[in-house]
Amino acid sequence: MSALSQRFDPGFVWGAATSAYQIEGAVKEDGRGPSIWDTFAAQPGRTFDGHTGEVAVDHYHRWPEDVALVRELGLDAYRFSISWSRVQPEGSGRVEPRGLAFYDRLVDGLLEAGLEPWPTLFHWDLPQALEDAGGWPVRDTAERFADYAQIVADALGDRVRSWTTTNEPWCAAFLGYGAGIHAPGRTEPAAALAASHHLHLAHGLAVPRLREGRPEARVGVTLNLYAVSPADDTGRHDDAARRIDGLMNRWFLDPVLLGRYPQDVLEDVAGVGGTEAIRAEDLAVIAAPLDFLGINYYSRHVVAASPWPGASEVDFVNREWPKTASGWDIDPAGLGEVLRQVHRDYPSIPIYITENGAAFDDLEVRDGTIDDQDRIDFVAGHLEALADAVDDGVDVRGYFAWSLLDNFEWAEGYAKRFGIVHVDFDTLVRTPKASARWFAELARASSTKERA
Ligand code: IFM
Repeated sequence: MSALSQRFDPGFVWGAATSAYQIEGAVKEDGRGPSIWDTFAAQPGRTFDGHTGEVAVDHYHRWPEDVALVRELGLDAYRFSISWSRVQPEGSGRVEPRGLAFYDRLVDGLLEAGLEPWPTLFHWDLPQALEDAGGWPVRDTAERFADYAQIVADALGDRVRSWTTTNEPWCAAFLGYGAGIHAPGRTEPAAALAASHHLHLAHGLAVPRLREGRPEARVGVTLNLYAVSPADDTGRHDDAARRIDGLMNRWFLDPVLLGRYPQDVLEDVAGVGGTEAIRAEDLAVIAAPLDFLGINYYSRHVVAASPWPGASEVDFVNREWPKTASGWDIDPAGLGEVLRQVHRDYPSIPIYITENGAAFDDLEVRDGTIDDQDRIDFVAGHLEALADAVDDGVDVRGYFAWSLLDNFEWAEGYAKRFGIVHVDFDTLVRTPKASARWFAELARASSTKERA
């Protein structure tokens, strides 16, 4: 522990992250409108055992307790997302003051606790009314997002400094509109590609709205990036790796940071449709200069050229490798690779790890805590890889544990626990796990900052 803590600058930001639909509950309170996740989770067979975010972990009512928890852990920052349907129940037009007031209180509470608020404007819970009008495959949704960003910035921008526009647009577009395993559950590849472009555009349109009149604002976007490797070094699978790196990483990094789509990926997807949504003039908007890139890192994909003619061109290889409860390979070296790749290809952008963590089948609370040594090992391994990358010159400025609390893990419902704080889903009692104590001690030891 102490050796690890010595590897981070005192100014390194230590935080924990959550998102609105995963923790808030109170889906019908204070005028909140329905989001696509309310609709999706209510459909039979969409989520594990029919779980929904209706109550989640009741953060909407218990937020003071949750803020106190982050404060007790002595972290610097708290990353959360704002529910668009609380702020604009119909996704456009009318603003619901009670929804905005909730985030207003939360921001004040965080600042009073000496914590920096890091809001994300979109973490997948699109207002249902906008989906009814076509959703992310429709250009107008991006315009509506910019208006919503303006509303939130006007309400909170006097106190919030660090903004994230969208979280993991790959998931929102490709899992939501392509694979259909996330809301809104559509399986239309062309719509998924159009959605990805409009998510980029939404981000780009929102950036000036967040900055306008707020010179101190720092604006970024959060992407989920993967290490991608070919199944062996024969060269036979290199093109499969190029394709997957292209679609999962570069399709999202290049427009935002370089102002262009990767040509090889445009060629790969040429027959799919959806790219007609891209207008040449959009790219300058999408590439609005940013203050930071948020990276969410969880795992590596090992890929192979498919042996089946006519089938999908890429196979995802299941390695014999230690895995989390989500079945994802535990691969901290991959984080180092992702960081070096970003540093090499987009050199000037400061990076924050806005999510990293793991689900494990945590034991029950015993003697007031939970011994989640597997999670401690996971986080420690990833932080070592991060520190190695920093030693090599990569500009990483902070790390947010995913997640502060056990919560609604989307299609997996409450079956996967990512929290450093355990939540009893019946009583909603919060209990910091051993990993929370360990993480707090690491943050404390590596930082000389004064605490509020
Ligand atoms: O729970 C999610 C989060 O909402 C987005 N990033 C990945 C996490 C774990 O799956």
